[in-house]
Amino acid sequence: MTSGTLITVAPTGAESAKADVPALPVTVDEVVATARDCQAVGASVIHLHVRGTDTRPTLDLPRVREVVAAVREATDLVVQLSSGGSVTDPLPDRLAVLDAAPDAASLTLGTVNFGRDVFSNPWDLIVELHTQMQQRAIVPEYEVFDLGHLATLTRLLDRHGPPHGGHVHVDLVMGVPGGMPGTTQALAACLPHLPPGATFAATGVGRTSLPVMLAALSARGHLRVGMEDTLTYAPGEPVRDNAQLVARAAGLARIAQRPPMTADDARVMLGVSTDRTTHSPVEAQP
Ligand code: KMH
Ligand code: ZN
Repeated sequence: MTSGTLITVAPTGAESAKADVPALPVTVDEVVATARDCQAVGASVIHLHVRGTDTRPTLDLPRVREVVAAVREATDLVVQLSSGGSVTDPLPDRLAVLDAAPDAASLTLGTVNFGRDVFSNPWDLIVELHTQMQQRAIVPEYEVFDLGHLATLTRLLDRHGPPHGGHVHVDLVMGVPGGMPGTTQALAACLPHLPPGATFAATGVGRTSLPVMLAALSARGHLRVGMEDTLTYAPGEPVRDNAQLVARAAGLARIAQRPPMTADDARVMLGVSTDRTTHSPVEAQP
């Protein structure tokens, strides 16, 4: 097992408008250029929310497939699609992104307030995502917004078995208004509740980005950064682009003497299949 740091870039998200954040990558070309730039400075996984030609979030399958194919063509990154979508997306549409046959997909382990909205993740959706990913050879990244979500993860694995690839990887998403705070104490509180053998990454939203990154590195965790989560590089200084955030994470990982993993190392750690032909949507149907 490599001792490096897995860095995921979450370049776009579903909650910021292009009009408000002009540097947000939304077109296929912008996403591809971002993916290339971020791989060059240390990212090994890309967490993708897709935007339509109108720049708004979409789960339209042809568009999702187009973006997945374009990123695969241009980079070696592990392509992780969001199954979380936006707070307004219907649950069946979120499940249907698996038809785009990504390497990996996010899977949030419980409902959480999301600012003034509700990010809905009922148990039946969790089970459906988990079992469909097992059947389709898609590796889940279990997203945890609160400590109780880790109890749900244990229950899920006990009742429905391990994920495809056999390895459990968790992303602690911290600092969302409504979820756990982005603090060293909250991160440390989660660690004893990780399943045996699991790896974890952490993401600090907004101004919690840096403290969470430093806490995660100190606990031998991995990192997720990007404009989905952070739009300000320093007080009063907007993020220039996603590569700026990945480069900072990579620099801190090197200081921690756990340099960024390659995409190949990330595939091995996560249990992602290296044979992409096994991911064809036709073969993947249960
Ligand atoms: N857009 C958030 C409501 C995920 O990608 O799986 C949910 C989210 C989680 O971003
Ligand atoms: Zn997301």
